[in-house]
Amino acid sequence: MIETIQTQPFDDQKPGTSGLRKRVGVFAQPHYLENFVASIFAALPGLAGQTLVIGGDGRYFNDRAIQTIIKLAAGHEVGRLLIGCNGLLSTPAASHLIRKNQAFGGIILSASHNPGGPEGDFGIKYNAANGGPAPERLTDAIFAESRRITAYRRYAGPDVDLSTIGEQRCGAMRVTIIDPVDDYAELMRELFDFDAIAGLFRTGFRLHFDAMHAVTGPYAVRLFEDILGAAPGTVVNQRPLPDFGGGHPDPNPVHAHELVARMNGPDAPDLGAASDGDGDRNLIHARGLFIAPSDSLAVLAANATLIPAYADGLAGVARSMPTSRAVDRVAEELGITCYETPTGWKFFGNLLDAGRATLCGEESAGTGSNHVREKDGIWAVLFWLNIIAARGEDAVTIMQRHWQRFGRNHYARHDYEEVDAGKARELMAGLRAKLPDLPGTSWQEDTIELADDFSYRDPVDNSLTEHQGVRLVFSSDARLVVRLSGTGTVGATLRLYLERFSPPDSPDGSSADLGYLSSTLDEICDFHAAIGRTSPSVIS
Ligand code: G16
Repeated sequence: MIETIQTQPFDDQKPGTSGLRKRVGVFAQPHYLENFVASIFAALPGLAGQTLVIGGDGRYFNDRAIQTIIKLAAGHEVGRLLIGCNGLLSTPAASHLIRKNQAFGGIILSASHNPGGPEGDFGIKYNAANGGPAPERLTDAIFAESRRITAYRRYAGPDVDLSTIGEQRCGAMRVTIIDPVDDYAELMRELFDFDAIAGLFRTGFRLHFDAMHAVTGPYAVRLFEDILGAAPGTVVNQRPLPDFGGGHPDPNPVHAHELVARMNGPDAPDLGAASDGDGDRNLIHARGLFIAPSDSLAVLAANATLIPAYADGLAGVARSMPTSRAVDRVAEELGITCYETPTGWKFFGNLLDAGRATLCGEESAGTGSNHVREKDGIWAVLFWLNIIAARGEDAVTIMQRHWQRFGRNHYARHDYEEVDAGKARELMAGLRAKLPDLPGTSWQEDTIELADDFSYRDPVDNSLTEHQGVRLVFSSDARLVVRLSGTGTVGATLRLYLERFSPPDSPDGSSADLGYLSSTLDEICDFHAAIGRTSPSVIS
């Protein structure tokens, strides 16, 4: 039986950089999740009778939320749901399933790298038929629906058994529970030279992969250990847990500190790697050398033709604006376009769909390609393994040779979390107001050449996205970017991105030199005093 439930709109359901992210307590209040999901359905004309893919990162509330979504889907005449067993699907695996099954779209439950558990965060986002995050015109439409919703429909009946693979029904709707790993593992086999990677492991090559008790555990065990023959125990923290074992599933040197210590300690493995809550981010750590995500993107681009899937070359590359310009130098040498987009994977979708870009990446530990429409953590690790196998060089040598050839973009990100939202907005407004007067001014022996608030004209659909972060580019080619994060759940998160280039003949210039850029910002707008902080919450 389908019942109609009366409700009232919430005014805070505007999707951010990547869907709607809130504390679990917010999502768990009566009607909150239901309203948002019904708003998604209302914004999707033609959904009746279609297939949707559903899965999440297994965090606290994942299972309850999926049961709610199943009943809402049945109430809104969805034809069929494809759901990962136990409600698990990594974000890239969900993207692949949408594409492979020509589904109408998918709903992914994750707050990515944010902590989980009853006091932690939850999130939900809609991915479209191309497998990618909903574009802004769709998230705007969902938000508009959430402001006017008065009722939703749901199936009144028993829960679906998420733990049994096979077919079930929920009213008139088909529900198919599938293995979350099978299709994804097959896709990886098509992209990479598995024989070469297996050969690498046969020589005794040691990988250390930290699944951070998040969704990639089952994917990593199947691919690295079962299929490619890495030693048992290669994957640690492999069991997905609702609270990620109390950890913070963010693969950066701060939160993956155990991995970093291992890679810098005695008898370190050959390659260290980690992924995040929903499996789309990656951390790559060579023996004794952390590889910054922006550098990793540049290395993948420079070596792409060693990989079977990219052997014919890259159509183009794309990076988010705050990502370092290391990949730009590779693109220039390859004679291909490097697109600069706002932060958010959704901005890569059009470039990938139109065949303008093959590889994409972001400073926030995300790299991916046209194989899906999301960033992909395990894919990035396989890419590195394939390069190491093909080049016969270790990761440290590969990185150093890259810097010797292209020069080095020293880079750091400073995050100021849980800043008073009003102060953060005021700071950004004040800084924007100063922009017209900054070009030509000198600070700490460097001169500002360009000062703007980044805006992006999508070359495929011509849409314009404005106010994406303040950029200051100096005559030394150093760059300072300031922007407000779109994924925080409490107060505001301000991010500073500091970058400085050392040419190929002096690639080892000290990254400590980046500090002067932060002091420059204090001189320009009293940054630290304005937000009431003396130092960042996290430096990565
Ligand atoms: C999401 C987006 C990424 C973005 C990141 C950080 O990643 O998909 O494109 O770079 O958030 O965004 P912000 O700087 O606005 O916080 P994820 O892994 O959290 O889904």
